[in-house]
Amino acid sequence: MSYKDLREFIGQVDKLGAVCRIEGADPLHEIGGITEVAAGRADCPALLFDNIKGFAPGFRIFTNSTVSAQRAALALGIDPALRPLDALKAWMVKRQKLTPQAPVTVGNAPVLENSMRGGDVDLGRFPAPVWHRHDGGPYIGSGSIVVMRDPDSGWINASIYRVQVHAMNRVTIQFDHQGRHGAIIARKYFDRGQPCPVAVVNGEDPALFIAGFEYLPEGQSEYGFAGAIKGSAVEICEAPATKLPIPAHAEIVLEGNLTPSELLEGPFGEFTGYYAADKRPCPAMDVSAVHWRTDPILLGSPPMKPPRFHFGLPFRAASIWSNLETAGVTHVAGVWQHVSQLMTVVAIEQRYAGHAKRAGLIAAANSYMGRLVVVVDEDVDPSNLADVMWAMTTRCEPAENVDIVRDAWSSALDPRIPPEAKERGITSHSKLIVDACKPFAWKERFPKLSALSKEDARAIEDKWGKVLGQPRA
Ligand SMILES: Cc1cc2nc3c(=O)[nH]c(=O)nc-3n(C[C@H](O)[C@H](O)[C@H](O)COP(=O)(O)O)c2cc1C
Ligand SMILES: [Mn+2]
Repeated sequence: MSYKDLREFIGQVDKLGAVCRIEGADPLHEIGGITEVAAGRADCPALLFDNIKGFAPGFRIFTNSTVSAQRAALALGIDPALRPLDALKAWMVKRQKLTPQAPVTVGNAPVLENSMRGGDVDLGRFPAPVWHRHDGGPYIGSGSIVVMRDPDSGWINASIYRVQVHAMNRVTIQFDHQGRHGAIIARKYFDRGQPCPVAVVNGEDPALFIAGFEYLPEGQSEYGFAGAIKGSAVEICEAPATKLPIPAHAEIVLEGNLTPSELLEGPFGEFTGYYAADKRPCPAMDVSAVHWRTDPILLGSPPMKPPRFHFGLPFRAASIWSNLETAGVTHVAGVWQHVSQLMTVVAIEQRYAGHAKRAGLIAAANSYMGRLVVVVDEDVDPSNLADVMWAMTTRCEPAENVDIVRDAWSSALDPRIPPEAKERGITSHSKLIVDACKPFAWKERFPKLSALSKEDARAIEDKWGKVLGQPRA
């Protein structure tokens, strides 16, 4: 089941009964609030806002698009009926085999149905929400792709950076750090005394949304990766003003120039559930043209309090799973992340002394901002936090089985790095590695399980689940 664009994807989500339509909500805090509350509910519906307060009917916002495991799988072209850990494994395997599929130029580009140019540009026509209570302003781009061309190689980078609206024709584009491909490309133009042409693509299809989040190597285009996810090339057209390639079926595109002149950006609520900084200088984009489909749908993906996350399958855990296998760690039963990536769990079938620690160290090294790394046996489901806590409290002796690694990979978004350290530019933290596996040396003598095995529990579900009337866990 593939989709051509965001609209087709919404249609598929609707068929699963997972689209909730909301009329009359206020983009000032309320749409953000509804989005966060809905994302925290067990059914976690996707939300399609229309008749937004203060805006023309038909100018819509879609949120929580891929926040559930089911919809994240659907976006990846993976069976949405799979159990989450099986879906993540399917993605891990699929990701390893993906070969980039170059985008194709098409004549019919719905994104160019409507346009505003030059002095007519008025971003105030689009419902950009103020997502969180103390945000510095409205964000038209919370899940939008920023397209740029490398001036040397012509490589097209298209990844996600947030976009705040400051005036009718001015926005800022925020790079978390100078290693972002967008920051690297912009710098090349600025060093030559030139502005950097840029297109902000909103309402892209979810494969592009996922590609925009993935760490791809410099020189590799997110368009090619999105095409590979879908198994069909992303259809593009030339943006009239900047000549940048833009998805022909995107909903809203802003074109213009990013300049070294800066505006104060933020603050913006982060995925940790906190603000990371106050207002800060950020490169500004002069918007020279805007194009949109009739009745456009803005794809909103605000950061929310954990465990809510943009993607209901922890994609970075799939990368760690691959890293483990590439490094030669065998018998990995699963990898998962909880608390919006801030906790990593690896399940392994222990084969030798040190196997669990080896897995834990590799996982810790690759856990961005994750203070807590737990290794469990294969009978524990790493995607089930209650199961993981059970293992931690029954198989781990803290005096023997925990290690702390210092000065490890975090970021400026980390709320627990002391202010003085942040002022000195420190972005590292320490990581706790918890070995919650049965001690290898006496694993065979560990108390026998009285609990149902996973297999027995599934067999019971299959036979008696209907009578119990409960959804499958
Ligand atoms: C919804 C969402 C919003 C994001 N916002 C930002 C942002 O504002 N700034 C940033 O530098 N990275 C942001 N990221 C992370 C980057 O998109 C991601 O790390 C990407 O791989 C960077 O691409 P690049 O390697 O082409 O620079 C965001 C990711 C998601 C999923
Ligand atoms: Mn990139």
